[in-house]
Amino acid sequence: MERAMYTLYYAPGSANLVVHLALIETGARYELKKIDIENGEQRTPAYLAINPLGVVPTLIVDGVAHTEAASLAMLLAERHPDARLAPAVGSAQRADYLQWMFYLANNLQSLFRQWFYPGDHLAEGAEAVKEHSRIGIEKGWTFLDRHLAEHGPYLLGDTFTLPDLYALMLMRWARHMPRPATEWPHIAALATRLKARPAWQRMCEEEALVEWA
Ligand SMILES: N[C@@H](CCC(=O)N[C@@H](CS)C(=O)NCC(=O)O)C(=O)O
Repeated sequence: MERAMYTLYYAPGSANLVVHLALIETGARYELKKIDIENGEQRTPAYLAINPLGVVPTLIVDGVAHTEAASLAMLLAERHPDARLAPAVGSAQRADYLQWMFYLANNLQSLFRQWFYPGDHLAEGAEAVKEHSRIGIEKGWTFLDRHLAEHGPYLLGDTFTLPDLYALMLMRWARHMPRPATEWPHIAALATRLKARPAWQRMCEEEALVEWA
């Protein structure tokens, strides 16, 4: 059997989701290795050796382990330009692409980390952190929704690109929040559009996601 080009360490529905979708969209060969984060497998010495922060995802590229979901997805877009997940370097849309990737990774994804792990750095402050992140995430959806209303239907306009997949992962993470992302109409329309792509169905099957699938 031909060796897989990539190995993705994942936990169902976690930050690996955007990397998994990008792998499928590029048509690359890959294999999946599940990490049981509920039972702390991300903190075993074997896993810490490839991901010192003890989180998913990790992507093995040509035998070398790499981390950080946003950078992994961007790396895949770069290594598989035919998939057109990112506008070419020097093209008019490149700045918007970079801006959205960094906004989603720096701002929204960090707030989600706080929402899901509010006591990460200071257990006594957890409740305030949780409320802070909820407010920040809702402001983020309002910002995205307004942008989509004015410049959509995709984040970069008429063309589907990687930031859309990134946003889709974050939308799914908000499904049990007091105000799910799909309460914002243009975001809901984007989710419907993206979930109709075959990559979404395949990702849900491979990660065994049944909720918000
Ligand atoms: N900045 C990292 C964050 C990854 C992250 O927070 N992953 C979560 C799941 S979504 C995780 O592994 N949680 C288990 C833990 O922190 O113990 C990335 O984007 O790859």
